[in-house]
Amino acid sequence: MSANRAQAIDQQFVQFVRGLEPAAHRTDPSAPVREGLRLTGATLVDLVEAQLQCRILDLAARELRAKDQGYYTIGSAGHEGNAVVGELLRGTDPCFLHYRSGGLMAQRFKKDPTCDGLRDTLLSLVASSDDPISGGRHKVWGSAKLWVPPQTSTIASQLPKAVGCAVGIDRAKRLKLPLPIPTDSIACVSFGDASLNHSTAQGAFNAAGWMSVQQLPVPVLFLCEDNGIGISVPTPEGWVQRSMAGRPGITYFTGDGRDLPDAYEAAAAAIDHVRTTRRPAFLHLRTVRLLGHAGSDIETEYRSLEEIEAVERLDPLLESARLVVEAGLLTPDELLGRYEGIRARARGLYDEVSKAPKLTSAREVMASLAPLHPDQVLAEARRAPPAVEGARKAPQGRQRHLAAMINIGLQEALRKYPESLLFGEDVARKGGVYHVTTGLWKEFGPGKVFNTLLDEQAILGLALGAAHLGLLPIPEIQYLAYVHNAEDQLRGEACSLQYFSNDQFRNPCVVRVAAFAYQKGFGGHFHNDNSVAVLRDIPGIVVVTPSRGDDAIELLRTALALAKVDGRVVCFLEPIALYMTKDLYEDGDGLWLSQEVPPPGKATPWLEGRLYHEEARDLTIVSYANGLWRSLRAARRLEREHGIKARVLDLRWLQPLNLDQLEREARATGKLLVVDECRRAGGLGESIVAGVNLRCGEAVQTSLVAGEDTYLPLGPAMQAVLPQEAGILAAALELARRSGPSVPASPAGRAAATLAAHGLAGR
Ligand SMILES: Cc1ncc(C[n+]2csc(CCOP(=O)(O)OP(=O)(O)O)c2C)c(N)n1
Ligand SMILES: [Mg+2]
Repeated sequence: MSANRAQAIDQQFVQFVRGLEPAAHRTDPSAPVREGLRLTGATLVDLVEAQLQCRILDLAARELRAKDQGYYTIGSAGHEGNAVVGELLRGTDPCFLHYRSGGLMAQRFKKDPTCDGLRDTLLSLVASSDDPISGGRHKVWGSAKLWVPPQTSTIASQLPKAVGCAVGIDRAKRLKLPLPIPTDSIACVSFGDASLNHSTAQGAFNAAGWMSVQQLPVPVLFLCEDNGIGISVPTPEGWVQRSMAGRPGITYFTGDGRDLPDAYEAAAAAIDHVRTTRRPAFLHLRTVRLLGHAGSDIETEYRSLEEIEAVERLDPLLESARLVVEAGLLTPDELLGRYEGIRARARGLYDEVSKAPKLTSAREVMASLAPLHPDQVLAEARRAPPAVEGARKAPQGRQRHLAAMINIGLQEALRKYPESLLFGEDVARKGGVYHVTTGLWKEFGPGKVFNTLLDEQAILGLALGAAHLGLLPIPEIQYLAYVHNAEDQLRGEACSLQYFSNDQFRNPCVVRVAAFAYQKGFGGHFHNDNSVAVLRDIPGIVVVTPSRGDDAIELLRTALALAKVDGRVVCFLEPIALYMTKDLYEDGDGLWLSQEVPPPGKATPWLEGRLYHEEARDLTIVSYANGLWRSLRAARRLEREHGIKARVLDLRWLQPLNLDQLEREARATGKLLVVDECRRAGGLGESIVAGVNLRCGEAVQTSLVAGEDTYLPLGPAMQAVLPQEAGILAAALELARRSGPSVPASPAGRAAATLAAHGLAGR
């Protein structure tokens, strides 16, 4: 047996075609290939050509790999029948494709004469920056012109956003918003039989069905390419059909991916169903997998040679060849001529694509990750919403807490951006578990403000998919602890889209999360999560948190502007325990209420924190959210009881960190106390202390008060593991009294400080 199965299936195909008898007569290519079918001879030949190109690209991927010029060998061999879906969908139907949809892409590329599917794919295989879709960042199926956003390798994670995109099409129509694609478009998402089992996929089917049974339009085509195996694990016989044929709200279709006319009929019926009824369909395309899972997969480790050869005999290209030759559409020579012609063209391009430019610097790699135009963002944030007659106006002169101010900020957002959508569990009639969205459903209607099912992956998927279409989603996640249920939708999907598409696709959104700890009377860990580590290390994400009402409105304006101008994904963390807080220093002082709604034109500039007590010179305290509120109280006691004056910086931006401002404020006093209500491990505190130490060295002394590395307990015990006013005060005192250079040191000053630290000063 040849260890090189690529060579084996290549030779098998060539020999098979050579052995075919040419048909006695030519057939009319405009006639259906079989009685009663829609597929014509001409389209069949066109589809076979796409299959051949797809196969040649798989062989090319391995040839390039062998020369160490290509870097990706997961192919589509055996799945080429999916070309029928490429034919039957329009080039404007958004497609979210998995790695084996090469036949579909080969056919779809033909819908735009300016695309060259063969060359573009080769450029992607060699990771050239000329690759039109990813700019050299990954081998992906994608095309900006053809509405195919690139997908990650995480199986099934594209399904929730495909559902979101489908929902977005009809939602935009309902709200009479312009769409970049025709209003009867449908979304398509492909995946394998093993991926069907992933909870992310199951969640997407469930979400689509849940909406569909409520008569909400969800025009999505789920395309399951079933080759019966996931890497080495076989899918139980009949599993896909049995698990999907009776799903509520989703209609099941099936076709033989090895038989183009049969696959074509099934795909046509499924696509017609979705387009006309605006309801989801599941197209089960039965395929085989040739060439193992990837070039690196040694299939003989889990399949016998006989099994491998038996599957190879089912190569769909053999079936297609037999069809076109027996039908008198092509002679064996003509078919082989086309196959060898594509191969020759591909090989002729190897040299050119291998020499095509690659990404060489970190700057180039990151160019599309997180576009940023701070001036334009600020201008957009300052832009006033249009005046609307009869709109609910927020009376000035009334004192409001944070929750009420966020409500006003959201009302403004929904008015300013007609394309905005606000949704999540309980946000509509109930107004959210903390009443932050009260009244918005009534004011803006259920088209714009709506409840979702209880599934955080589906909520974020809705946001991402709708955002692909130019909508501006403002999803809500009920608690920070439940972001974890769905974080891959932010990490793997949302924040990677601009990166992997060379900023040709964007999914801007502002994700509101009720966050952090310190809630009295309600709690325990699951409603008081105090870790943002999982968010902060997501490349390109922006994380902001207001501690007070007026800041919330100004930050929200900027967050939305970041999404609009630069396509950014922003997490807007709302400190639950401060939602209703009125007072700062004493009961009844009302100092944590906002006196007025910031007038339009006021917005927080990119990364700017808020500084309190600018005149103070003894110490700098930096914090955010609940820690900020406690730090301000501690600062007052420091001054009143000890005569120590601390300036206090509210970070407001948790990712990225504004190290310039941190350095400035730290140097201003030479002493920096970081109060981080998040857990020490992976918390902000460590990043800030390290960042300031690296920048300032001995010129700044640092100290850190942070949450303990534990889950939070229920009841008052929670306070024992979170930073408290007394602890902040003690740490501030210790730092203020710590000897050593509190002012940037000259070498002489540094020596004096060392003496002082050892109790030797003045000797
Ligand atoms: C979430 C996730 N887990 C594991 C993997 C590794 N992985 C890649 S493909 C694959 C099997 C997928 O099988 P199937 O869905 O049947 O698609 P096929 O490769 O057979 O076309 C696995 C486990 C992954 N990419 N993503
Ligand atoms: Mg499979």
